Amino acid sequence: MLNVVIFGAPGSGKGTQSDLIVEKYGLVHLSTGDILRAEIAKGSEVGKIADGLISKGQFVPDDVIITVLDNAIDQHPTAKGFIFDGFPRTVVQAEALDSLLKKRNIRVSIMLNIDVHQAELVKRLLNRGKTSGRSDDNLATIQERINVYEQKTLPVIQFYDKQGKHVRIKGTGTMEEVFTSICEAIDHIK
Ligand code: B4P
Repeated sequence: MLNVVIFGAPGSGKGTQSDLIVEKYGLVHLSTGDILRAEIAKGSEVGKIADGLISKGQFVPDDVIITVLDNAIDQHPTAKGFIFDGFPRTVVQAEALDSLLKKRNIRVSIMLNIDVHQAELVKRLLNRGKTSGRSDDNLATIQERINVYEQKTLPVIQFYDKQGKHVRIKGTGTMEEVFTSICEAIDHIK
């Protein structure tokens, strides 16, 4: 079973590349950002917690998002594999993902770290903000998201490095160029 963690700063292209990976490898795409936005649209309890936090560029608490992900995995009992997009974002979430998969006798196969420099991240997200309608695609919130990423999410790289699963992907260049590097990394471990 192929289980991919797609990792990177806000705007690095996790969602964009996940769509291409799903098409080629037939994995189930679990994007915690998409799940939370759907919960906000439904007005659920989780959505109410997430709403104010996302618009400020803050994370949803670990215990909330871990339960959300556990339930999301359960909805796909016949999956050939998963792509985890936007999760884990903290070391606590990375440890939880290992446990959630272990109890199902599966494991993370590879962690793809899409590396994009800050000026490009801000440019992409401001550009997306012109049409996305997302409450977090404005300059102040983008800067806060990048700060939170640097403080809370960067240590996740070391977590997977220690397990020998971390692969750095150059995230600048065209979407097709980035995807070619991703396919090389996945095909190498298959
Ligand atoms: P996410 O929805 O995961 O948002 P993201 O990091 O902004 O997006 P991504 O990297 O996928 O960018 P995309 O491909 O769209 O999270 C939103 C919020 O939800 C978080 O800030 C947090 O509050 C909350 N949340 C989610 N998961 C959580 C968790 N686990 N714990 C706690 N809180 C959580 O690309 C961006 C833009 O770049 C697009 O417009 C795209 O077209 C463009 N682009 C992509 N690749 C390009 C390329 N190669 N060249 C040029 N442009 C490119």
